[in-house]
Amino acid sequence: MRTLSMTILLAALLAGCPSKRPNPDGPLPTPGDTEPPPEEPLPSGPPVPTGPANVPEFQPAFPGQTRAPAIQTKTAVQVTEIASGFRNPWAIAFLPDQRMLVTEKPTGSLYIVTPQGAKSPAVAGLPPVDGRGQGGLLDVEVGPDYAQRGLIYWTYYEPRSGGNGLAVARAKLVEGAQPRVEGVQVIFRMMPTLESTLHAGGRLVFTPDGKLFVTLGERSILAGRVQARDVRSHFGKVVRINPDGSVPLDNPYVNTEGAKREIWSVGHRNILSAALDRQQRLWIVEMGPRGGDELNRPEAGKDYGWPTIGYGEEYSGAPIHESTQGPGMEQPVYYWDPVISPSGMTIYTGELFPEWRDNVFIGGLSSQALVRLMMRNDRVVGEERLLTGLNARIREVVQGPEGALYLLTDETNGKLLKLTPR
Ligand SMILES: [Ca+2]
Repeated sequence: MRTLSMTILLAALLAGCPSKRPNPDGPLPTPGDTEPPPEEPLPSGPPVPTGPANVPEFQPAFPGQTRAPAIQTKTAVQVTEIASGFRNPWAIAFLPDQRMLVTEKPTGSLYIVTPQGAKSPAVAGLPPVDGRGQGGLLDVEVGPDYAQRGLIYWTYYEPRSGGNGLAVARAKLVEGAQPRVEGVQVIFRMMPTLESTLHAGGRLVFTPDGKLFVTLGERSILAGRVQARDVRSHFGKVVRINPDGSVPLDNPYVNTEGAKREIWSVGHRNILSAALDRQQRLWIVEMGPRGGDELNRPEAGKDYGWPTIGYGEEYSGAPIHESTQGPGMEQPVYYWDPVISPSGMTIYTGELFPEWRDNVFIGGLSSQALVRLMMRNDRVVGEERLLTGLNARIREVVQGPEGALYLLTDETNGKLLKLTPR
């Protein structure tokens, strides 16, 4: 339902207000130029059937920025339930021997799970979490030098004096009948502290050069949202740190007076999906407002616009943005209206599904689907919704060492699922 203020705003736009009108001739993201020319014709036809757009007055900045043609996987897919009984699980990470670490969001529990589905007792020694709302124990990753040091890394909502905030910790995993972590170090704290149970962000991505990306949310409440483009705050940022928490000296804001030196990119809303592609570049999907989920490829020092520009609106129907474009702000590679509610992401590099090579997979919460994107020259050229028959919110998707996809469903009896060719 449109509000009166939106009607007035639109009237002003239509009457001519060039500085705020979406500019179809404005600068666009530069497509990648390193890939060979297309060999197969691009998909064509209607998009994935979804509901009508929530904000139809906002138009894409370039063809294919939303509602790419629907595609259909030709490979028959087998879904195997490996384990269940996880209370709202959030993340999976593979140990070198193919066992998995699995986190439970509200309880703050971490489990070790065998490929056959046997679950360890909860790992002891993790610091307490603030498990309310979207908080809790979130992502987990196995350190790049795990074989030598046994370190694992995780994100969680940290209870603090005066509020809470996302933190990243690492510790040595000690196996046994009662597994535990030893020597817990908090290596990063999102600042400032604020009381909010929403928009925690929290994905961790190690890069081959030994750095660690952490994706952050803007806390949702207005006091946080307004800091998303402010380099003096961690809210609404991708940050990049060394595994000990120190700041890489080639970060973009290390010499900016007053800036948080961990910042990599700014202007994000709530980043619950992050993955590297075959070229080791970071991609993210942001949980947007109503009609505004975004796929972005965050580059150092760039501004992705939230809350100034975007394609969505408040869940009340009230407008957020005067425009979808603005000077100095990047366009999303792709957006969804209506939203998918993204969480979890992997870009497929395995051998089990040759058809899925370099496809982007995103867990869908409200969309209750595994979203598959076909890419060409860093643009989305096809979209599919897989596993809609499960009627389950998909929280996490990762590629296993053998090339299968592993998923978590977001339920009080959450499941660990495995996808293989049938
Ligand atoms: Ca944006």
